[in-house]
Amino acid sequence: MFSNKLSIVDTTLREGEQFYNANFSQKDKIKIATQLSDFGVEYIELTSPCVSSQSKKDCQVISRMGLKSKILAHIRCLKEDVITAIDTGVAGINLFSRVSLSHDRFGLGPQMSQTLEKILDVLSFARANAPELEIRFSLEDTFRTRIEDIVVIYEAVGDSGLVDRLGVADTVGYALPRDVERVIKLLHVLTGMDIEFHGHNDTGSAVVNSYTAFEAGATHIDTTVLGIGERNGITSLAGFIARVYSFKAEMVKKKYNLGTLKHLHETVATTLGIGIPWDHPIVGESAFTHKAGVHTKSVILNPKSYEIIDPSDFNASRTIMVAHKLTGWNAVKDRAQKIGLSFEDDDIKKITLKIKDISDGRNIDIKEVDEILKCHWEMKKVKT
Ligand code: HCA
Ligand code: CU
Repeated sequence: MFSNKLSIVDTTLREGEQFYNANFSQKDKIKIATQLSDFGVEYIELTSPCVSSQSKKDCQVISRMGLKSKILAHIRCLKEDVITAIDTGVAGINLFSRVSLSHDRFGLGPQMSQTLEKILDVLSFARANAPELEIRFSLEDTFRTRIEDIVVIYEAVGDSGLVDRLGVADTVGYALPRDVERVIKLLHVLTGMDIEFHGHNDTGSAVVNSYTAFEAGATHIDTTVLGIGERNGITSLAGFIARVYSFKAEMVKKKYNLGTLKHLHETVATTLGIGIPWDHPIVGESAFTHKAGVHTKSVILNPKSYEIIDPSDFNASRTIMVAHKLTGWNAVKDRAQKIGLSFEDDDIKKITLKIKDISDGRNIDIKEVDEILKCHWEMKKVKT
């Protein structure tokens, strides 16, 4: 299946606002939206204009910025929400609803859910009032809903011809990749429509589930910068980019302005007052750091031996760590050459042992390694 028609729907400015310490001002939103658009995400989803008067103004202002990314409003499947969203000038609306599913099971009552009849009524209303609008319809908690129920809704919505794509949401991060594959393939075959996938990260499966969705035929994938969102968030933009890049580097390089990814992450992290997690794909501090001697030896010879992502594609550089007890003589030799010193291999091996001995008991830094190298260099000069 593997659709080459990939669009990223970045929802940092909607799902991301559900992150526990997020509350973006209009200025923040403008800055983040601009950088998302510069990076090249196809869509930017915004908090519903029905949430507050400021959210409505933000939708209006960002829709008029003339960004390359299409601006979407995320709204409930209600006519009043549709009217408010159309009024803001957004290019599309991402409607979400529930069928009589988990919420009824959890005793929250059928008033939380909608029948097919009501859903189709709202969609007809939206289409009639805004023929040019891009409309997506999604069912919340798709994966904990009985498949028989979701199929009926999606098929009817698809057949109605009222929407541009269907959305599938793993609202609680429950799905396994095999569930995602099964549901996406089924909907693809049944409806032949574009499909958007939204995956939460409660079990750390959001990126792999999103990638599986893409492979199974999903055309649109929801992400946020740093993966922020409700609870512990959704598919991270960098994680998803890394995952796709590892198989389809050329496609990712062509579609997105990869060199800007880090800056975008710094902007969002600074706005939120948090750091970028050290282990975050591509943009985390240690993403391109190699330490153990066995690794550094191979990486110096051929970076591909331990890297599936080329840091230079992301305007980043790799770090070969030398100042520690796991170091290897190839890394020490590489360091010596970098500071303009050339030793015989036997000498380098002796220096390496010295570095290992010293760093076995305490932390050392690269300056100390350089001092040791320079000291040996001077001694060598004296001897010869
Ligand atoms: C929520 C809604 C949602 C919607 C996803 C979608 C989810 O906050 O509960 O519109 O596809 O995760 O179900 O974010
Ligand atoms: Cu969500």
